[in-house]
Amino acid sequence: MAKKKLNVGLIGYGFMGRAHSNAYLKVNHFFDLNYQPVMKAACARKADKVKPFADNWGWQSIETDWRRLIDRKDIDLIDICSPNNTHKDIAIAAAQAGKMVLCEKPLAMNAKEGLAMTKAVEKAGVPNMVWFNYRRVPAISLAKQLIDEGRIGKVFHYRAKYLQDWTINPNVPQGGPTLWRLDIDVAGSGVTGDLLAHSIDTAIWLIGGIDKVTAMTETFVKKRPLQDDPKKTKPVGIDDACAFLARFKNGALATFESTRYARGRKNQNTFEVNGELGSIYFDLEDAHQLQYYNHKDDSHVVGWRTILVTDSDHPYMKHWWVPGCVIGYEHTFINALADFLEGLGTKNPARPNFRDALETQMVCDTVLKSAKTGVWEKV
Ligand code: SOE
Repeated sequence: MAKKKLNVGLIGYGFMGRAHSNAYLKVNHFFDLNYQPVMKAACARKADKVKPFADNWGWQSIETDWRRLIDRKDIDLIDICSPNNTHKDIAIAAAQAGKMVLCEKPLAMNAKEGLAMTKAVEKAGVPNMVWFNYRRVPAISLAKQLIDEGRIGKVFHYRAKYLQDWTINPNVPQGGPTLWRLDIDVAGSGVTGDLLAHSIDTAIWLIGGIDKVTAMTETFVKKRPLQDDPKKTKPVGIDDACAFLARFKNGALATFESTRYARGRKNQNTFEVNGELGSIYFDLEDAHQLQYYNHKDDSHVVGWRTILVTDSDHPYMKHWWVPGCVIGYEHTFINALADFLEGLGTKNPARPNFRDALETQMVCDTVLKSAKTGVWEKV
């Protein structure tokens, strides 16, 4: 059957612009899908930046104004990879123009913006998804499968960490094209929106909704130079580190911790789930493995086992290589795009959609609120 063409307009040319471009290029080579994305246009404010990016990845044309991109009749889908403070206006305009909308995480600067975006895509009835790519790590999808199969039973505890170390040096600037994540006016928050949003999305997906939280945050470096104007400094408004306790709606207890000041930790994203019948542990630095403890095993062999998640029976892996050959970070975006395309026009569109991501955004907002008030806050 001929594949339906889906014309894509991508906004942003940074880290995520590259990850998404790679996904559009590869997805149909590995997944048998009814849709074929066409890389129609890449968009960013500066032509001298977006042109070489577009040429490198095979985008057919460029735009320097996202409004013009949205106005184009030959674009079906807008993919937002630009900084967080641009998500809301672009997503709402794209939805109002009847385009499908994909958006990088976090959904928005805050839940108020996220709600407006969610209402816009729902009112327009356009397909939408947020790129919480770690759901598409096969080992994390396998964790979801084991939990849904009831293998660990009633869940008591969830323990998540997301640790990096790249902002310890106080001379690292903020703002500009590559360091906007450190600028509160562009990012909306620090590790809470950037890293914990991933952990929260995974937790809600695996365990269910979060009821209340109590949090602490710290900003270790109080001011930083500006990337665009290094002689100037600006106070740092983001949270460099955040830790919070949470109670899930189902009664499970959780701890979440994130920092960019954990020397030696580059992108360590881990979680452990403890249930009545077993436990599960995942570490992104060993992304092809899932640790599983089954209390029902015979007593003389019971113990933690390491599942090498590369078999064709494991989530996504039949699309990739032979057992034992691992896949990487970039494949999580390809898997996510495949899920989105597979879900189009069906009763099971891919998740997380904007409403799911809004729930995560609401937890993030509540965490930041609790860090200020110093008390438990209900989500
Ligand atoms: C931050 O350093 C960052 O690039 C996040 O923005 C991504 O979402 C995360 O997956 C890797 O780290």
